[in-house]
Amino acid sequence: MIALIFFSALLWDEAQSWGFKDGVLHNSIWLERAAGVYHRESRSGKYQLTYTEAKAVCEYEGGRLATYQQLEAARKIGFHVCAAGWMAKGRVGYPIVKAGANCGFGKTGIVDYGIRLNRSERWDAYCYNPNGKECGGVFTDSKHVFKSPGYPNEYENDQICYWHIRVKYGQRIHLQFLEFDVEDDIACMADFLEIYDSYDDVNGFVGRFCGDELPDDIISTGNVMTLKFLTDASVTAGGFQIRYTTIDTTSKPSDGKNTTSQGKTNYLSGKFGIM
Ligand SMILES: *[C@@H]1O[C@H](CO)[C@@H](O)[C@H](O)[C@H]1NC(C)=O
Ligand SMILES: *[C@@H]1O[C@H](CO)[C@@H](O)[C@H](O)[C@H]1NC(C)=O
Ligand SMILES: [Ca+2]
Repeated sequence: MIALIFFSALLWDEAQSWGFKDGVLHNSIWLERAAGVYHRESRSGKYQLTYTEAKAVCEYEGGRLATYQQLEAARKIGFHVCAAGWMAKGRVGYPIVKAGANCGFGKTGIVDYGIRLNRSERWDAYCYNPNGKECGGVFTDSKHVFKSPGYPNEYENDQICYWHIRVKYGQRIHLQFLEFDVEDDIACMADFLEIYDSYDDVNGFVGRFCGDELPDDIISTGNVMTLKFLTDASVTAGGFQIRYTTIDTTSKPSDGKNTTSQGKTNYLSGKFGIM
């Protein structure tokens, strides 16, 4: 474990900005869960919510707009989002853990736009829901089938789940959707499953899925993957079962064929993950 972390830190110089707790590297996932704070955008996309609407979005999900202090508490344990959102009392800002040129002006902390006089401005929302039903897990086995909470029954409202898969360095993760039924809406804003080709839900976004069509297989570029499942306060559906298996990168999965030629599997291109 120590060797692994040391190795990771060598290769990934930003690792420390995510913080170690009890000897384990933590990132936004676990911490977002722990803090009960989450980011929401409008069903029609980024920066579309007035203050009143932002409040309504959080309340609709059984929560409320996060206070500055709640957002900062979440940030301190790794919650990082590059999008400005309404907080309680008409404040706007966003939490930055990892300094970057493209986000947060190279600083860390809450980027604070202050209390807005004009409540008709449109931003995203930061909600706080201490009663959000958390679920998910960390998987390190070489294969596993995981299911939406309650499966084969319908999943519940107000669910916030993160599954984090980490297999051996040098292996890839092959995701196969066995069953899939998630409340359908055009932009998948009500309930959705998001997949990230990375250790967190900040980098490596692959796609957002809803509806009842089985998504194609997905193969990671590295040895880590994250799945995020959020549900809103009404309408549930059958849920999903997803199997992952590992692929040794020394043996090519399909004679070098890719999505276009094979039509079934999305091979993500990019460099290998670190953890
Ligand atoms: C308030 O913000 C909205 C949206 O940006 C804008 O259309 C409106 O003109 C602003 N009102 C004032 C008084 O500045
Ligand atoms: C995938 O295959 C198609 C057709 O065989 C080819 O044109 C394309 O460049 C390939 N893409 C990658 C990423 O290899
Ligand atoms: Ca729903």
